[in-house]
Amino acid sequence: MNGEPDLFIGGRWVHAADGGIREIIDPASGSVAATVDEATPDDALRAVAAARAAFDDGAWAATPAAERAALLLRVADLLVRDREELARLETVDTGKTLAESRIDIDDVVSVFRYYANLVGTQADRLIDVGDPAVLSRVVREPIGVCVLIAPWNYPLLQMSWKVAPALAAGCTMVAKPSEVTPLTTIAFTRLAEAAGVPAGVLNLVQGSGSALGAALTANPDVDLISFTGGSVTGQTIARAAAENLTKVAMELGGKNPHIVFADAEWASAVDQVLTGVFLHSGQVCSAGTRLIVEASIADDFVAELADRAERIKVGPGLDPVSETGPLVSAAHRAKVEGYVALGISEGAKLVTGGTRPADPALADGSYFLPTIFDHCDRTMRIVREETFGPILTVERFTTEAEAIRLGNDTEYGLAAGVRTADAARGERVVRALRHGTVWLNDFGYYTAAAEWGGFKKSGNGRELGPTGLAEYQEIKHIWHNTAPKPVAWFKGV
Ligand code: TXE
Repeated sequence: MNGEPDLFIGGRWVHAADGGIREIIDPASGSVAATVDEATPDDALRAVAAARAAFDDGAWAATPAAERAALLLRVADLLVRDREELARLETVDTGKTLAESRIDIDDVVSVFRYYANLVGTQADRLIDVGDPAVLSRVVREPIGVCVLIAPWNYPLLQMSWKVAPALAAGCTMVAKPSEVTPLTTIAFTRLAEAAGVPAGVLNLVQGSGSALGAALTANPDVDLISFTGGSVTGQTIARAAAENLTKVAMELGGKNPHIVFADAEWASAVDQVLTGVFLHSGQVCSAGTRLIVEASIADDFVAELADRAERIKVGPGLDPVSETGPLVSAAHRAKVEGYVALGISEGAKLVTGGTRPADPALADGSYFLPTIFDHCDRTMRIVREETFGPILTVERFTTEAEAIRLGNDTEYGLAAGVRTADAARGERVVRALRHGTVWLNDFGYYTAAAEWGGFKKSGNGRELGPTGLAEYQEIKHIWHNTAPKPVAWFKGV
């Protein structure tokens, strides 16, 4: 960063092979926040080779689980020590408020601690095959070399969901953060090195996904690709991985319904619909971007939402007064603005927002106002597609069956919210919704101990929880006959 080498390959910090660098833009001001090395495809190949050599050497995989857990705990302690600096870097890189960045870093710590504890509790499964001479057991082994590709909205958080279980499992890896937001992953890798991660176990390259993609994802030396990002990129990676039948785990975003019945507790419903969609300016894979509200309360509910949305303080993430920051880049804001124009042309009613803030102090950053479209329906692309910005669409329903049908009428299936005072109805609707996480009378919460991931086009596999560790493990059945004798099937006559 800023002249220091940023690529970590085989336990050494190096510059890009061709000396290339990239400017990292602070979206709050549009100015250059840092310069970092931009890896070449050859650098990426070297990183995979280093991970392969470290895995094949066998030492890390053979390290006792308790020692791997101890390393994860040392990483967690260093993250706690550097919390403020990491949070500041995350805010400069992504634009999110410092308060959000601090929560992100705390969550990263909890993920490392969770997997440190979990890996120590895993036991082999013994099977009684009916012959006391036979020891049959099922064991878990690290899957091998992992390529970990993370997006820009939760840079270190999303990377930690991959690195922590991969390290716990005994894998070796190449981490590739988004080229838009690499700063915290570089800082994190320095902490992991200080915590004692062996050379070659954790490698880091950064650069554009399209340039490094083939070297990382069509590489026969890679055993698993874990990717979080957009659907189109997910398809590209799945195609590249298919060449070598490489295992792929993906989290591809969502178009998440937040269903509000008329009997829902009013204040928390308004508050959490607002937070659910406008937190981090809507750049959240599980953002509740589709409000599906019972028709009898819809007008009043939307009016109160709009009033609250207009009072959200948009500003630089480092300013403690700001409640939400800019979008991650000017290019991303242009995409969001395109969706606003599309919504208007599709006939949705723009209730509030839809523009950049008028404040001249914000003119150089990529800010955008919280936006609400009422009277939307499923024929509209703003209701079907992930806009990944501060845009709420409103649909109305009159029956429970209709609410469920609308909630499931999406090609995604990452997350959903349901709000009702009727517990039995709440349980019915929760079970009927085809989404990977469903909140009942709450929204947005997750824990390292519970699985996270999507149904349908929101991806495959799960992160977090025990399944998030299992993704990085192969299962082996060992049949050990302690008293072998001929089976005499073929009699030799
Ligand atoms: O993400 P990309 P983009 C959605 C959101 C957003 C859209 C596009 O709707 O508007 O995706 O965002 C790397 N081989 N999400 O274009 O391209 C890339 O370098 C290997 C949802 O910024 O998916 C980065 O590290 N890697 C999401 C990572 O993929 C490649 C979060 C994600 O970038 C690659 C972000 C290739 N060929 C965006 N091409 C979520 N699920 O939370 C790119 N990459």
